[in-house]
Formats: sequence, C-alpha cells, structure tokens
Amino acid sequence: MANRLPVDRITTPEGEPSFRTSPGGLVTALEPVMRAADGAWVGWTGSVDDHLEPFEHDGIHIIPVALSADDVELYYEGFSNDTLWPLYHDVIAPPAYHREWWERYVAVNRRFAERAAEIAAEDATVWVQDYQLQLVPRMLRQARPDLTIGFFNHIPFPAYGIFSQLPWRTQIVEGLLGADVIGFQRTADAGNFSRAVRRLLGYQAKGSVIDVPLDDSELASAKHRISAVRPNKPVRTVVARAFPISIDAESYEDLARRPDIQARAKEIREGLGNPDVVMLGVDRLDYTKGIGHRLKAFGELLADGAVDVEDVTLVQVASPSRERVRTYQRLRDEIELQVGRINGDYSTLSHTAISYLHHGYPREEMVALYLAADVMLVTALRDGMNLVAKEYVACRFDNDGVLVLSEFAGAADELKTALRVNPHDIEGLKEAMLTAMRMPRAERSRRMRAMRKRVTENDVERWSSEFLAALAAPSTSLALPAAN
Ligand code: GDG
Repeated sequence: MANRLPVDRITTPEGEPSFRTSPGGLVTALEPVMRAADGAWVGWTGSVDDHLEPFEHDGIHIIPVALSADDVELYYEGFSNDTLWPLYHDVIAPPAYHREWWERYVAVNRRFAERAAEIAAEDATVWVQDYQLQLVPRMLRQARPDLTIGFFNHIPFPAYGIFSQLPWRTQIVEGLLGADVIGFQRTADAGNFSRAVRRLLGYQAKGSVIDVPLDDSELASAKHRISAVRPNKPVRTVVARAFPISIDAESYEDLARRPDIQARAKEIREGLGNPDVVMLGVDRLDYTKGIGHRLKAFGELLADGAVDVEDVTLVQVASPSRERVRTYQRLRDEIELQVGRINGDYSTLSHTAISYLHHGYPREEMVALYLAADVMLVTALRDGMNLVAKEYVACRFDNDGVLVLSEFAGAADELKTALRVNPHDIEGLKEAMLTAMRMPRAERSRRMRAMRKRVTENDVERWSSEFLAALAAPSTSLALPAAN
C-alpha cells in the first residue's frame, strides 16, 4: 500500500474516464511480485473525492482510498509535505507544525489501515510505502495481528536532534514499530531510527534488531506462538536496516540503445548549438535538490571566465512539483530569478547559458537527455536515494559521461566512483564541474564502468526481493529478549 496508486486517471479518445499504469520504478518492481502472490494495491487515485469500487488494472487488484479536498490539504500537502518532508530532509526549509494537520494525518492513516485490514487474506503480507503512512503499521497490527507487515521509508530518517522537534515523535516511532521489517535507504537512516527508539521508548536496539515488548492484548493472542520463560517479558523483534532502492536498469538501457532515442540525443545537442560540453540537471522542483547551489556555481564559472557560454551549456529540467505548497511557490520564484539573471548576463544570441525547462517529459525524452549530457549534476542537499543518478548511469552503455554526485544523496553510498561533492561548498562544486568537463576519456570510462556494475546488479527487482525475503525470514518472529 502507498499514498498513491500505481495508476493515473486518463480520459480515453472516446471521452471515457480510464486508468493508465503510472511509469514509476516501484510499479515495475512490485508488479511481478503482486501478480505471483495475487496481491492488491491500496492507495489514492490522486483525484479529490474519487469514491471508487475496487477494480482490476493490468492484472493488479486496485483498492482505492478516497481523499477529500480537506484531507489533501491537511494530511497530504500539510503534514506530509510541509511538516514531515522538510523535517526529514534536515530542516533545509522550516517545517510547519499544526495540530489540525496531525489530527488529519492520524485519521487518514487510520482509513488506509482499515482498508488494508478489511481486504488482506489470513496471514497475508502487507508492505506499506513511505512517510505519508508511518502510523499504518501499528494500526494494522492492532486490527490484524496475523499479518506480516513491512514498511519502507523512501526519504531520509533524520538525526535525533532534528527528529525530536516533532511534537508527535513518539507516536510516529510507535507507529513504525508495528512493522516486522522497517527499510531505509541508507545505513545511517536506520541508525537514526534505532537511536530515536532508544531515546524515546528505551527499547533495546542492537545492530539492526529492535526488541519491542508485547502489550497485553498481543501477549494474550500470541500465547500459542511463544514459549515465555518468566521473568523475561516476551518481545517482538523488529528489523530496521538499509535496503537501498534502485531502478529497472535494463529498461533504461534498452531505451538508450534505441536508434531513434540516440538520434534525438544528437538533435538535442544540435539544438543547443553543439557546445563542447552539455551539463544536465533533472529534478522535481524541490528545495532538497540543491538546484540553486548548482546554478550559483555555474554562474560563478561564467563570471570568472573559467567557462565560456559558447562552449558549455547547462540544461536544467525542473519538473513541476507540489505547486500548492507556499515554500515551493517561493522556490520557483527564486530559481527562475536566478536563471533569468545568469541568462541575461551571459547568454548570446546563439548560445543560452542555462536551458531551463519547467516541464515533465516522457521517459524517452529523459533518456535522450541523459545520452546528450557529458556531465550529470546531482547536487541534492539531502536526498533519500536519488534515482536520477542511477538512471544516468544505466543509460550510459557507452561507458562515457561524468556523474557529479552529492554526498548527501543516498546514491553516494553505492556510486563510489562518481565525482563526490558537498553542494554547500560552492568552490568545491565549481572545481568538480571543471574536473568533470576536463576528465580524460579513460578515466570517465573507468569510473562509469564501476558504477554501471553496481546499478545493473543491484536493480529494483533485487531491492524488492531482498526486502520481501527479510520479511519472510524467521528472525522477525516472536522471541525472548536478548540476555543483557
Ligand atoms: C523520492 C526520494 C528516492 C523527474 N522529472 C521527470 C521524471 N522524473 C523522474 C526521474 C526519477 C524520479 O522522477 C525522481 O526520483 P528521485 O529519486 O530523483 O527523487 P524523488 O522524486 O524525490 O523521490 C528519493 C525516491 O523517492 C525513490 O525511493 O530516490 O530520494 O526523494 O525517476 O527520472 N520522469 C519523467 N519526466 C520528467 O520530467 N518521465
């Protein structure tokens, strides 16, 4: 189950409302698993007040949860995107704390949990996705103790000094601990979570295993499953560890090998005036992505005369995101002012310094852009994983191209031969851009090969199967606490 269903509402040429599978990696990863296990996907269609009966789409059972306009405003745009999102990304933007947002978050989480509790078969496995639904694991366990429950957090989990700001920090941690396995992007995120558990609840958390004492109703219902040796109180063991998410690498490479997409990549470069170097950024227009830092560094390189607008172009795709949230509206103004200034100062009639695109594009066009880019800039200030970095690598079957990668993106744990940067260090960022532009072919190839090995081996199918294997492992069952 996830906040969003794996389908988008569309209107057929005949004017009929219909659904189309949304092209995300999560869908690709889970589709085969769900088909094999006869699974169902619980989530929101993305449209307000969409009261739909369950239906079947592309072999997947779809169980819609309806959200009202108020739910969207308070639970989704409010608590999820304006409280949790900035808090979990190291308070890059200030989180807003409103009690009515929290109350709605609880209510909507309950609605999701109730829906799953109604439809899940006896002893079924339920996998809850992401920060919008952190209370669901506990609610679901209370309603259906027979279920095996997994949770995956797609965004970072912050250090306790930051997390502890949250007025509802204890409820969130308890909510998550309803799961048997809690997955994070990085080992550091899992560590932050375990520390929060120790600090707030005093439970024992060693390595990736957390001992959660059973409450009285659990004790009663679990009696047949455990052999308690008094005076030790029985516990459930919860596993909290990293499962770094990935992409369907093969499908990206297949697109990159298509002659029409390669021709399009060439056309893109020609359209830009055939500069020596094309640098590329692809992000949702979000303050976590470090777009402003990237633009600043590039602007300074132009100002210093270290690069010439005739030779180097930066293409920045900033896909529209969360446009009803104020912080995002302000960010858009800031970025567009910055782009306008740099272009005004440095563009010529034949060459534009920054080609700025506030659009979403089809995946084919994204792949053509990846192929057209000599240097890919991923300068997130904080990012759970960053799939764009992995997509760029997956597309570069020519073993060419340079990835500049922020150490604050989860992908940095895996893509060790990327050019690593601290995006707050503008001088360092400028140097990395110059190093990337000037890197000899042999070094580009050596670095890219190593990254490709990682991305093709550790694809999204492996991510989901490793998570589900951990969930099925007996270590996540009832146990006695470890001896002190
Ligand atoms: C969250 C976490 C974590 C972007 N613009 C277009 C487009 N995209 C696609 C990219 C990529 C995806 O959107 C963005 O994924 P990211 O991982 O980069 O970032 P978030 O959206 O913030 O995702 C993140 C992720 O969840 C998964 O766990 O990695 O850390 O924040 O696939 O290609 N796709 C198309 N047109 C666009 O204009 N087709």
